[in-house]
Amino acid sequence: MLIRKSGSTSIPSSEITPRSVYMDRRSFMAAGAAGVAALAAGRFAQVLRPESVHADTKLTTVSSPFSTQGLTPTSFYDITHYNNFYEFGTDKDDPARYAGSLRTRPWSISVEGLVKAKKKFDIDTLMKLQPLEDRVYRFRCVEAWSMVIPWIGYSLSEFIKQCDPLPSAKYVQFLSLDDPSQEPALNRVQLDWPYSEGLRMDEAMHPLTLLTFGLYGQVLPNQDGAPVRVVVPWKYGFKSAKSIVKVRFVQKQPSTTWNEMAPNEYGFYSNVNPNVDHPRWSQKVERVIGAPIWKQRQPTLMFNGYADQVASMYTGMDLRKYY
Ligand SMILES: Nc1nc2c(c(=O)[nH]1)N[C@H]1C(S)=C(S)[C@@H](COP(=O)(O)O)O[C@H]1N2
Ligand SMILES: [Mo]
Repeated sequence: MLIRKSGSTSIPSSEITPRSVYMDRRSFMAAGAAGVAALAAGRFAQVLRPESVHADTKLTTVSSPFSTQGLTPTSFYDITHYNNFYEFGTDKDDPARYAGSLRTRPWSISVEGLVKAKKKFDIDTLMKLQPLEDRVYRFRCVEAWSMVIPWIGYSLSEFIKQCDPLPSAKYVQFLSLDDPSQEPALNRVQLDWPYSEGLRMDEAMHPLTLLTFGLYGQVLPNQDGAPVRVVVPWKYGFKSAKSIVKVRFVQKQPSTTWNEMAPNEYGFYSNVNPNVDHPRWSQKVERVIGAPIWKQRQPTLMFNGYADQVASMYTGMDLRKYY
């Protein structure tokens, strides 16, 4: 029998050095044997503890004209067990293991900066501001893996209108919760907390930019950024800040966590672009999480497949310079 070698079906791990390698592993090593033992004990305790997925959290939704047609969603299991949420650790399964300590009620988003008046929105009020839509989007991480996620939310623009930003507001910044009592890795992972992201105003107002409260028919599992996050489907995943507590309208491009950490690797725009490689790996191809083996590698699409809707926002811009 002829066995065909399928050497090209997965991206070798040597090709991509996860950010966790330089963020976190080093400090585990420095902690020495005691640290490793404590970590192992923590892991064991977590196995015995239930995960942060609740049963009574169904959401009523309407279908959306902005949903991407013809895609098969990634499994709920993969969406909730292969995460980046460094407040809970840098391994992909850390958020599923540890995000149970995140308290999502009471919760509010405070709005400040260039607005008519400062405001505070309670999460339950926020969720009723607009009908919640089902929106299936492609999701592409800068680490060259991708998923298809059936999100629930409404256009961020609807929220921004309620914030009454001044005409001088050119950018909007999103800040995530930073509470070490709920997010154990804050003290361990060397990033400039709180997690901060930002968009230019026209990007934030684009109807595809989603203020997100749920996925797969229910509220966001903690590990996916409960109780509220942003999703920007044509940008790399790190632009989509989780567990947002503050929104700030500003005149100048705000500083953002990954851009501060490594500006040559993570630009402010971070539009998905197969023609502009990350300095340490190609962005031409992506690994599709949970796909059957013959579909695990697929070409990455310009603007993650949303070029028809968003490319006009960047006409005349050099996308190699503004990566
Ligand atoms: N607060 C916060 N938001 C975050 C991150 C994070 O570490 N902290 N990681 C980002 C990255 S790199 C990605 S790929 C997505 C992952 O979202 P998911 O786990 O729901 O797929 O969240 C983004 N938002
Ligand atoms: Mo990411």
